Amino acid sequence: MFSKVLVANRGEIAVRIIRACRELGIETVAVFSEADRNALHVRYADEAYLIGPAPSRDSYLRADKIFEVAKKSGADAIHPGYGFLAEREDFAARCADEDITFIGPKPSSIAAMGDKGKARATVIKAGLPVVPGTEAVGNMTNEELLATAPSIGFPLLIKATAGGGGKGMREVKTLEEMPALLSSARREAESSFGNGNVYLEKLVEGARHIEFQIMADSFGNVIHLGERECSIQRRHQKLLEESPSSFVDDELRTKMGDVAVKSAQAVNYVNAGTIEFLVDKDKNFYFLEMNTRLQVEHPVTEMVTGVDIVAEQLRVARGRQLSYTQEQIKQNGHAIECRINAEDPFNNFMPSTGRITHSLLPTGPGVRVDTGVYPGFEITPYYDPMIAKLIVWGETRGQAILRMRRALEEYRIVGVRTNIPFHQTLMDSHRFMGGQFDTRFVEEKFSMDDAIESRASNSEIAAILATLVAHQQSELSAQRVKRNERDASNWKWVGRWERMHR
Ligand code: MV4
Repeated sequence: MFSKVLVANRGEIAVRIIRACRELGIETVAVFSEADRNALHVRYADEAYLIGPAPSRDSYLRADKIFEVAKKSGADAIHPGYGFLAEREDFAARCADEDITFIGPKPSSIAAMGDKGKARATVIKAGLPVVPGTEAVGNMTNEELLATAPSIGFPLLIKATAGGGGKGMREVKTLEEMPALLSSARREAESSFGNGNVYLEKLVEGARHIEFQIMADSFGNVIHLGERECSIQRRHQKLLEESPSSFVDDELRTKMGDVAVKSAQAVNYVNAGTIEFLVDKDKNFYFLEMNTRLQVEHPVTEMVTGVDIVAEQLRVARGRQLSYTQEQIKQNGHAIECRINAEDPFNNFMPSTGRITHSLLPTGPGVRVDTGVYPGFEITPYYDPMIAKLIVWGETRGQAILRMRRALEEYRIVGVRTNIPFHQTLMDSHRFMGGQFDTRFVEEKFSMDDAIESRASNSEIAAILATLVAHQQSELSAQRVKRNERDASNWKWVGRWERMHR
């Protein structure tokens, strides 16, 4: 049992965690850097302590400072949020040593999933599907990798075992070019993670990135809260997430959910976690990796399931059982999250810094904004450029898109450039409306230039979407088609509209 939580993070996620604690009557302790003296998480917490200069390595990554504050304030638990210390096995282990509850999984689960080679081996041993590739654990030599490559087949990917975010990843088309690519992948992995280990996977082409939220308690109960579609990303940075995925039907959801739960069980998982999958166009799916933390995009799952994931994290960390069984989890409606970044979409998404002089947040039915900034706050270059998450809920995907368009129009941020125009363009894209996209979409098929013309036909697009919504509703009420087929027919409808207007 604990009564005071130290939030070892900043920005919107620190605020999100403090809010959950408040509702549960748990006291909160914030830590902050010199750049964050006026930050929202500092104002919202019951107590706040300065832990060092602006750079993360001198503040939010200083485990020693954080334990010092925990002692001083009498905090009996630490929530790490995402990033920073969230997936550091040694940090979670030290919490146990200091008799402080780490609100997250066991150090052994973090370690087992943190090494992507070990994670693959564990999941294979549990009889679960992974992308064909190397199965050994530990450092494979170039000779071993070159000998195994032909049996995996080309094209394949070299990936860093310490990896994530595409760092140290290389696409290999032939055996001849492989030695040079192995060297450069190892060099990049060594400089990024201090670990040059790599493994091989067959390249899955045209895949979608779909992940499952799981929750587990310390009594061995593990449930999943359905999927999130995360294919809309640029350079391995997610820009938009939605739930459910229009690509996942009930049958696929049951199968993938079962694999997600079993993957978590394979590492005796407790607390919130995410299983990432690649899903190809024929709906074959493969375990990719597990994130052993609360994720940025958790709100879309909260909006469709009604589960407060952070409250549930606090509950299971306090030694209680999950408040839900798998049967009680139902997906209701559709949620979309746009990550609002301080960056210029018209200038290669360059980070934008400065003081926010004015801002007007969208509100109204079905709209949620999670943010750590406010007018007067200065955006510095020290941290992630994500300044807010705009999340909307609608009864159908079409309604959620309409609502997102409305909310993006209402949103005003003055003082820094943001990627709001990118999201507006995306909402108007026919491919996005039709759910016809994979992980290459933003980089290969999407241009801000298309935007400029299509913004002119604003009212026209609203009209199409409104018709789309009406169409979905009539099918819903008649219960003529299942969810997946309904989305296929939407696409047909948008296609027809496109041909008409060519
Ligand atoms: C892949 C893949 C295709 N085939 N693995 C990129 C980051 C890392 N976490 C995994 N990634 C990928 N692994 C195989 N075998 C394609 C990607 C990938 C990707 C994955 C998820 C989200 C966005 C992506 C963008 C490009 C490539």
